[in-house]
Amino acid sequence: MIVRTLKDCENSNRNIDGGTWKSVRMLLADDNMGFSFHITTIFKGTETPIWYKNHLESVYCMSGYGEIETCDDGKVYPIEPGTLYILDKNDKHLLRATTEDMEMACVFNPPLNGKEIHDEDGAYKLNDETLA
Ligand code: 9YT
Repeated sequence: MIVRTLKDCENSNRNIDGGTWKSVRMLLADDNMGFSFHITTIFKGTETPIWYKNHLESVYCMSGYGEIETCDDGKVYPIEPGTLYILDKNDKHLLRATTEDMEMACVFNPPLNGKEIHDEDGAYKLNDETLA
């Protein structure tokens, strides 16, 4: 059994700065759960290009407003509190927070190791660096 609080994780090396976002990675690969779990803030007024080629991700919006655009077909889906989006096809997308920061709960399979930030394609590499 493992118990962690958001506050403790925020004040540790689990708090990762992505520029247009920050992510508190509360559960990681070394917990051996088969997925990782993060609380992510997407900053108001930003657009982030993302393409998780190596991971499946699902994202639940707890607060804030924005939208996600899938690049293959140009479809735009609004995001509001209560919205879950599921990138079941490793969908390349643009993530925008519009009128407020968005607070998101994110799950990744396979789990992240800890220090990943987006590469030039908006992806995370597999077997990237673990936390120190
Ligand atoms: C929603 C999303 O993918 N944001 C980028 C950060 C990511 N959630 C992460 O690394 O925790």
